[in-house]
Amino acid sequence: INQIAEMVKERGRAGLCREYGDIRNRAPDGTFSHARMRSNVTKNRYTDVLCYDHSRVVLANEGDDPSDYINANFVDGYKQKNAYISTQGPLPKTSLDFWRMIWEQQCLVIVMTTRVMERGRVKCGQYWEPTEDSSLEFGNYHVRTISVECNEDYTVASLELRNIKTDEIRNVSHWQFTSWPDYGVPSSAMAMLNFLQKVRDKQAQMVRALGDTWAGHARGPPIVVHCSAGIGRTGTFITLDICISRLEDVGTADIRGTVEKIRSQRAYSIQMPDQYVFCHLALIEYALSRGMLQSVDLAGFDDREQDSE
Ligand code: PTR
Ligand code: PTR
Ligand code: PTR
Repeated sequence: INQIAEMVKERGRAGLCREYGDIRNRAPDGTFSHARMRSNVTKNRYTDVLCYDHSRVVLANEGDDPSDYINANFVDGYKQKNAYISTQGPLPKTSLDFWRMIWEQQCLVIVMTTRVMERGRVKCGQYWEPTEDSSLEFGNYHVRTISVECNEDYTVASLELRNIKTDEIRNVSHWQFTSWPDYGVPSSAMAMLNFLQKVRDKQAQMVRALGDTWAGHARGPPIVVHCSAGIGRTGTFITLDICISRLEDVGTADIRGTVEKIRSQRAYSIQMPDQYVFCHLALIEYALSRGMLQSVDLAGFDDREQDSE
């Protein structure tokens, strides 16, 4: 982590942005055939944010809906295969598919890093009720909001997901980070890092509560992470989660490698140079707060000029 701090200091914002440019310039390494199929194109929120075939979440065929497509990819975590599902903010016509996915993958925790409306535009469908004791129904799924707890930077809702066909009920915990602008970065890394820690604790607690269900899979089902497109803020959140896990485990971090790995499973992850820079600064802030770093002097970070070009 000391090396990361040195590297960040040395390259400055401009150097990190250039590094991000290198990552971004690489062509996607995979196909998008399912995302492009005629019956599926309208299920993509953005025509330019498609999902890879090789890592996509395949829905089970259900009743009269023969389609298995949702714009969602499995992403590996730190020493954990399929730790996350990165996905777009559900559309009205894909909300049912979203809940099918949650049910089939037995997910317990949903992380939402966008607001439903931003700058007067709809960024994500209202696929759950934001008020207590109300519910929505999508096909065979009934989604009831049991309780809602609002905090300054995030809101937590306890949901009950009922499969109407089988009458089975499961708890799902919904975590919405509310102070993250699209195409931007949170104003406070600490708020984001606290949020991230609480999400992890929640997942661990819910997995424990299920006892034997996840025996042998200590960390349980994938955590579903979405924003609007499911690449910018979602990619940033996952990058930080992976880097912090590694930092805690072995004391090192590899932000670039992590972003490249995530991008190999969810194309275009991390959308803005600033988000790439934010990952570095947030990780340093985390290390400082944990006493893993003594102090870092970032004077001149923002105005260090491009040196080599
Ligand atoms: N089934 C619970 C009840 O009967 O009150 C409701 C519930 C729903 C509880 C979700 C917990 C839930 O998840 P979380 O652990 O996030 O609160
Ligand atoms: N060596 C891994 C670790 O302890 O981190 C072993 C491991 C990997 C344990 C993944 C659990 C894991 O979770 P899952 O099987 O649910 O992916
Ligand atoms: N074509 C869209 C646009 O730029 O408007 C794609 C897009 C939208 C990309 C949002 C990223 C976005 O941010 P996020 O992934 O954080 O929701």
